[in-house]
Amino acid sequence: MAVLENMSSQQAMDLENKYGAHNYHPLPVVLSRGEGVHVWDVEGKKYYDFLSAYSAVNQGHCHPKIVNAMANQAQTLSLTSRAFYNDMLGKYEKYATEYFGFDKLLPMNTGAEAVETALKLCRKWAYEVKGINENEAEIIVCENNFHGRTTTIISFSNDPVARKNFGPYTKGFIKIAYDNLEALEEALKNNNNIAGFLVEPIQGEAGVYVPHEDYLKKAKALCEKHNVLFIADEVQTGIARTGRLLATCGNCDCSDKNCSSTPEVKPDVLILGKALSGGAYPVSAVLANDNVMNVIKPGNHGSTFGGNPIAAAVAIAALEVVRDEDLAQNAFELGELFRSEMNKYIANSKIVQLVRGKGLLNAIVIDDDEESDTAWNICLRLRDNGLLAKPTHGNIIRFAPPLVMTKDQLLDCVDIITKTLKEFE
Ligand code: IF1
Repeated sequence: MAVLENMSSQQAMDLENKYGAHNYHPLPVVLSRGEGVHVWDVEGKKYYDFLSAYSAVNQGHCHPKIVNAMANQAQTLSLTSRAFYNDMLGKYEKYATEYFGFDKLLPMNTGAEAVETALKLCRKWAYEVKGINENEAEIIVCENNFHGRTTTIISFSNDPVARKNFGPYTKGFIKIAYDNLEALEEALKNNNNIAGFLVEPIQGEAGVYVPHEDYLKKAKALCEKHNVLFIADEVQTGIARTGRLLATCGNCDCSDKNCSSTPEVKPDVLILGKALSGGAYPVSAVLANDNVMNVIKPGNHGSTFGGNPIAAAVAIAALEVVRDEDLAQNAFELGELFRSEMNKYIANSKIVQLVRGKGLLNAIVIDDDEESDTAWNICLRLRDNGLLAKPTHGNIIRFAPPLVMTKDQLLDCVDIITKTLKEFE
């Protein structure tokens, strides 16, 4: 079989299983094309994508504006490294810092790299600005966090699957309960070595846990009181996913009409990834104001690909799409609709306990234990019925479609989901 020949789903899966490391357990479906809210498998069957590559494809698959920006730049200049200037990076940095309301941006590629960058930045700030003794800085993180896969990041994970047998681990992290202000206050009290607090505005991998209304705002205030950097990991929640440009919604000049109804929190350090490129290319970034970012000097940090011209062109286009198409507002409205429609079903459901989430980042909890395979089996049936989603834990299914969805499409999806769930009652 020639490698580029058309192949069946089974053949494609066999190849991955034989030649690829077994670091994933994918849903058995092999995709070969995407457009907007839809993807197609190699046999030509069409699906609604309800994962959006873990919220990277917020702007929809193969958005023409993003694809064009990428293709044009790929034909002009792809990579210079940061040994030289390029004529796209500055444009992108100006655009993105104004868009999100920060002085400066540090460009990276993957989410985990951006988290690592934020941690390094925070430590350096702690020693050089806050005045903590060298090697004594500590960063507070939350239980059940997910921030990526590097050795340091998994050092403060409490998921044994992600962590076990990858030690020795990086020191300097204190873990506290999520959505618990007393725990944060306790950790900050009488400890002058705390440099930062790293938090997800909504815990995605943990099962889409939305914290209490004022949690982020009050956590930020506590951080301010103790001169500790508030670091928001918006890799998954950012870029309109939760019905606002950011789930923390910093001092951004967004077209978001819902800002006044929810507390506004401006992180000291903002981490973005995934949908910063609309899923077209790996683009991540750390944003901060000068008082923090200026501790980074030439040679302190970098990346061959970070800030490359293709990434810059793609990110500008991806952010323009979010604004031009009012995706935050659409995610807000469709999210409300999704949860209210699901709640109508749940009122009489024998197997779904609840739906939770914000904007178009939602999850349902199946009435079963965490070790059960019910959620997995439901996802297989959803696939058969034309909709792709993935369990986060044994009994939780995440629903995160592209934000370019229409109301009619969403109702069609609710139909598929509730019909499928009824088959399991
Ligand atoms: C996997 C989850 C999602 C993230 C937050 C940083 C990163 C992620 C809040 C790192 C990445 C991804 C990675 C992917 C699975 C996925 C995931 F289920 F594990 F939690 F999205 F929900 N911060 N999350 O969610 O970004 O380095 O991957 O670009 O690792 O299997 P990355």
